[in-house]
Amino acid sequence: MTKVSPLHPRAESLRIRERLVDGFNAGLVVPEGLAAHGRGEAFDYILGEQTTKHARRAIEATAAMLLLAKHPVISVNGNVAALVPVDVAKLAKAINAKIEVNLFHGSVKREVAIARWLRKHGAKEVLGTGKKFSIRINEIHSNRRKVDRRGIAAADVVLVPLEDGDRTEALKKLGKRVIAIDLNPMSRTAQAADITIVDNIVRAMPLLIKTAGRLSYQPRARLRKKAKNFDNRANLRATFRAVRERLNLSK
Ligand code: PTJ
Repeated sequence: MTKVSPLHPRAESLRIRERLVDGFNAGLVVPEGLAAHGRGEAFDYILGEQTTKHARRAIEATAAMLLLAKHPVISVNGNVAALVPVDVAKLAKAINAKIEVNLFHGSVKREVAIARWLRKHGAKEVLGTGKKFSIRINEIHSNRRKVDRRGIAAADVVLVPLEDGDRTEALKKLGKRVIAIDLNPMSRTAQAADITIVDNIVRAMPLLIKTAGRLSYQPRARLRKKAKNFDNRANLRATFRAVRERLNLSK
């Protein structure tokens, strides 16, 4: 690992990159994951590398929806495991959710490595490895169709960070609520999800954990109102407006 000087003007961004590269070298992340991160970085740069008020609103609604869920599941891929393993474990604990490894580029070896890595960082139980509990969701047209019957298959709410396309639509067709974390507000996932947090996962997850902790003391009726009143389309439109304003300012 290259040592990043704290004095470097882009130290934080470089440190996040290093986490991905370390994850790649450890067999958690696929090469495509490095490219996906680059796309995320570009959007983050445009967003000013900060959590917008629209992302905060989405995080608030997410915490409410996850706390209300009967069977919430956090879906984890290689990039998510490399970037925020401790936060995944903490969030699962805060909202009493299952953690499931679900990969686009399927590999049993990587499933096992990711599950081990998550356990090493505090996760109690990690689903999605091996064949014993695995079933197929026909509506999904990628390796992601392989899900755990104790996890995503039975979930009412699924958190899908850094998603890649048709799965959100398929999960919605199956009657599940889907929450995305995606820096690209134009992605199909961002557009199809019930709630989209347009933010870098490294900033969104700690905020989500904190918000879930705070909201866990609120009455369920108030949480229901928060989740119900959230309008994802309107929030995405507001995000686009914020991006446009930033681009105009940089002229
Ligand atoms: O580990 P696997 O096999 O499941 O594969 C994981 C990747 C990420 C390679 C796979 O899901 C993929 O190809 O994803 P995409 O289609 O590149 O989409 C990833 C989305 O995540 C893009 O819209 C990126 O802008 C976004 N993204 C990338 N890094 C971040 C991010 N969003 C939030 N935080 C990030 N750090």
